[in-house]
Amino acid sequence: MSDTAETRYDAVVVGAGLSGLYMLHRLRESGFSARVFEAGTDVGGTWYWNRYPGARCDIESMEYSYSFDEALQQEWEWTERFAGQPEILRYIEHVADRFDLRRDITFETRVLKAAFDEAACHWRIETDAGETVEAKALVMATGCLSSANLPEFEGRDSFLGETYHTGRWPHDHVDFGGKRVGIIGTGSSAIQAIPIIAAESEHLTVFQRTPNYSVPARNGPLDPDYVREVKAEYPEFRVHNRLMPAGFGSKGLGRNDVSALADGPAVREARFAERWEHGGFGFLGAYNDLLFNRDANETAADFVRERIRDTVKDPEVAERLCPDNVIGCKRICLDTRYFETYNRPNVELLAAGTHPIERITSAGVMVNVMNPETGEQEGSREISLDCIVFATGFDAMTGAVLSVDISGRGGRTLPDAWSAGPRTYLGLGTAGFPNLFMITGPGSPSVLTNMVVAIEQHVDWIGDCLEYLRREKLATIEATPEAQDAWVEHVNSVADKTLMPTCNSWYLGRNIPGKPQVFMPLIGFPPYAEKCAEVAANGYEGFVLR
Ligand code: NA7
Repeated sequence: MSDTAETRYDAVVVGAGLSGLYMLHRLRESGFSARVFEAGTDVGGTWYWNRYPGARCDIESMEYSYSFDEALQQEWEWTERFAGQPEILRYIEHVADRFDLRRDITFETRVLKAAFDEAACHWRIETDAGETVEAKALVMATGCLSSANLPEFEGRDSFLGETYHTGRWPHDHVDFGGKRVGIIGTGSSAIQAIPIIAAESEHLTVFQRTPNYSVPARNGPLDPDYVREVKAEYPEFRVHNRLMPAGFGSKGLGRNDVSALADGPAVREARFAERWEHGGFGFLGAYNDLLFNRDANETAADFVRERIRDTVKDPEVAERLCPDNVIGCKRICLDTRYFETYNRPNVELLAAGTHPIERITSAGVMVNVMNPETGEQEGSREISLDCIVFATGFDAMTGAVLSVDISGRGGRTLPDAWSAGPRTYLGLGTAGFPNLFMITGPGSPSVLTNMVVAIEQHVDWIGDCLEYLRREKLATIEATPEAQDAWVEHVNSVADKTLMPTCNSWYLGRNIPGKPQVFMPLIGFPPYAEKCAEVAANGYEGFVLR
């Protein structure tokens, strides 16, 4: 085994998105040697891969950005309330340049394997470029929504036209002009892409399995007065956001701390309407029990269904677009003229209830035609297409971590340790895998939070922890099975108090056939961050330090 400075690091970081980049910066600031491996040709992570038309962040740009450097947050000028993918990618590239991060990042390289060497107390990491390196700590900065889900439709690979996945979009402009396009899926990505593809293409067919709730984003140019106001006290603004349940929105409409059932229909309608007009995620803050009480939830769901019926001219199409599940149980979508798009003459909606996908053919998509009354199949119809866009989401939260062949103590593999679903302590570490850290891992608030807030909190915790190990001359840190069991129990019990586990969401892994069904993110950022700080202050309780 080689022992040169080039192949041995204090830490190896997998991924150069928002989490990997800040991790690298933090490691360097603490005087650690670090190397980052990134599969893409450049930095950006989510914002590198998701270049589909309309890709946009659903957290406001003044909040979806790093807070760790005051000069950075002062100098960067966002242009829109919700930044689009190109602008966010430019921001991330700017950060990489500003802190000279690229020199420690190896691009176009995947980490294939990582094995913990118990005798040497380090990780041995192998890449697809044939390189092997060693590191005391292995940090998975692989993202929660990065392992694209391309479902195994029968005949999928026989299609002779162009195919795209929203999460693996080409770098060159895709020209839909004059083309017949089909899009499969109606999640956040599709809801952003559909209005734009509809306007560009000759014809768009939307294949919908489950209708989704969507609230208008009301995106637009950022108000310079608002920017000045935030920048005048940016650090305080960040502190206030970290104290919000999901790490954002301290200057928004706030949560109205009463039950939806306490108000009469007219008052309730006015409250929902105010938030609908304001745009953004604040809609679900209209009342304090929307995610806890089914009847309360139904009032918000009804309001959105009524807006869909007001917007979509064909009443049958409107009904097909109306979800009947709990609102907010899947991640709510933000849109710009999504429902309006179904009034265009060149857009057709095929819902799984009447037109489920049977298979993909060389020329397009074959759907079964079902009788809406009897549910019996009446025939089949082939939709001829030039392009198919798969907006079918991700193997969320665990897909990317498990795509690396990780083995810990005693050679036990991570897929084996997680065979019944991910098991972590604080979403940061997992028993049997010393010095393995996950940024926004399962069991942490991650995707239920403003991701940049969740990332910074994790990176700082990991950075502090590595400094502590160095100071105390400790070789390893590892979650105890007891602390981990209690934590998994805690994450589930918090979720079970809400309506969130009640539908087929990717939070539960239900979008991936065969994936163990466990509610993966922890609800509630501020108490979580407090708990992490407390664990560290108490000498990393729940972890074994050796
Ligand atoms: P999502 O939200 O997981 O949406 C994926 C969509 O694809 C959703 O409508 C799915 O229907 C549909 N889908 C997935 N598999 C199939 C199959 N096999 N057949 C038909 N339809 C299918 O992914 P997005 O990329 O839109 O968004 C992910 C997150 O990124 C989002 O929450 C934001 O945080 C940003 P289903 O609802 O499962 O019936």
